[in-house]
Amino acid sequence: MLHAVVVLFLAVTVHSAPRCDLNLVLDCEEIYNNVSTQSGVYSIYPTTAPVKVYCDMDTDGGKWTVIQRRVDGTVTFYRPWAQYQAGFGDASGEYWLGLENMHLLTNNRKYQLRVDMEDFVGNTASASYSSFSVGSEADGYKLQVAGFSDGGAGDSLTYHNGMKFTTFDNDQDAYGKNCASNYYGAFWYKACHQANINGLYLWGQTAHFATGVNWFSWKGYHYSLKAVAMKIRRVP
Ligand SMILES: [Ca+2]
Repeated sequence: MLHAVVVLFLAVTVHSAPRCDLNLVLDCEEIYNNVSTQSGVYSIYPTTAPVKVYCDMDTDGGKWTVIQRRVDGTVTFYRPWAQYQAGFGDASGEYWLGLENMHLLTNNRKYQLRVDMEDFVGNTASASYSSFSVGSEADGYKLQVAGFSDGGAGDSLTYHNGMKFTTFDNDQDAYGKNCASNYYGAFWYKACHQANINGLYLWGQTAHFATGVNWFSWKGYHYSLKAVAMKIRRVP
């Protein structure tokens, strides 16, 4: 009975509330405008179900919804398709928002992308893209990215534009073998990558080729970054 009441309440809420209702904020921009201007973990609602995300309210004016983040290697990113689709990790630390959520967010609104990164001696760099979206499941969660501008990291993502997403158990890349299996990650691989930011957390300089948390145009294929984050914000 209680359950039925709760469901009814939710149904009424959903149908009567505008999208900007405090309980149904879509992204960190709506959090910023309606809830808080402090960076931290918040719930957003790509659908009517809450999803926890980290909101970066500090970098370049804030309002960034973080969709991927590595900071310390505590979460393994070598995971199967189902987990990349649904999302995994901890919004207060390392996580992947999930391909379906990325699609839902970027499907109807125009978003820009910023990739922030850091090495193990305190250097930081970024790469920005004026346009970013993720296609539907039926479209293989295809990456659309364009409009690069350099924050010191160089452009390692335009190479991946137009590619579907590949995991070790779902090969949609343009390579004879499976790029995710070869380079221990999951990404919009082509043949195979210039960015492997879901790769193995290998703590800086490494003898291993292209398997680490790589952003080739900044540190090459033998350096695994300390931190990296993909963050999106609506285009004004
Ligand atoms: Ca392949």
